[in-house]
Amino acid sequence: MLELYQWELSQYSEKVRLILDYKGLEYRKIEVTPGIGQVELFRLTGQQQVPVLKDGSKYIADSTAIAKYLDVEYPERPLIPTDAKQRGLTLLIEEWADESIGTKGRKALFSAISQDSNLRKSLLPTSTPDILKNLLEGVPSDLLTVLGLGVGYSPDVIKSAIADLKQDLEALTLLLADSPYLTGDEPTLADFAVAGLSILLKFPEGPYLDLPPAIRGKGLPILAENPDYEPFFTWRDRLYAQFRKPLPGIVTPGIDAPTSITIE
Ligand SMILES: N[C@@H](CCC(=O)N[C@@H](CS)C(=O)NCC(=O)O)C(=O)O
Repeated sequence: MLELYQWELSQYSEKVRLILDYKGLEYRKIEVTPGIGQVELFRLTGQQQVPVLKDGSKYIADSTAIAKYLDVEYPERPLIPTDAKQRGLTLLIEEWADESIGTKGRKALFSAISQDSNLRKSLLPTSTPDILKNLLEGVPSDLLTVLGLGVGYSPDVIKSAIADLKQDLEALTLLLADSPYLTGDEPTLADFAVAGLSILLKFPEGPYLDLPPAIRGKGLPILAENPDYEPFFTWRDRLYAQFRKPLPGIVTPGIDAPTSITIE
């Protein structure tokens, strides 16, 4: 069976999970422990980021490389159209989504969690021991701001990320105004990239991620609750309902959800 080395909260992992579900491929999730687990990942793949897909004895790192690998090895339900214009648009949107929504979404979420200790605690996977949750909840906002500054997330950086994300959501809403998917009548890699990378702006409504049910459908109020972007999130809900498999334990007739284990 395919194995996905991942983080439940990772947007790039979510992009791959959407693609695997769309293609109807069974897979096992392997939750990589930040730090120690990444050392093991480095040993296996020569790099330390998630997602990594394991197919037999092959390891494929990077969500874009994984998407392209899957399209070659499992060509049913193709992700990249053959028509030149649609192919070009798909590749362009995918690359843009990785760079814009992916990286800026993280910065914007950082601003939200540094201001809200409950959100900080509730973002941890449900399997996180209470002792760790309580520890994280107790980290003062000031310290997080300092940590944020340490990795380049100054208030100005966050402000400009949010302004860019607003423009991104406006553009996506316009693109979806008269077509069901971003590049036309069929879903492509562009749709799965945008949908997966946008989870930190607003968590999916349904039971798709191993996160406390209370935060489903919640996100950065300035984006998630803005009526101008509602058509975008409605489109994403529809894409999830059509293609994303719910978590195990959630009974949906005819759908098998992936199994999951953790590596340390
Ligand atoms: N270009 C990579 C980006 C992956 C990425 O940024 N992964 C993050 C999690 S969302 C990560 O592993 N961060 C840990 C690190 O950089 O050490 C892809 O498309 O897969």
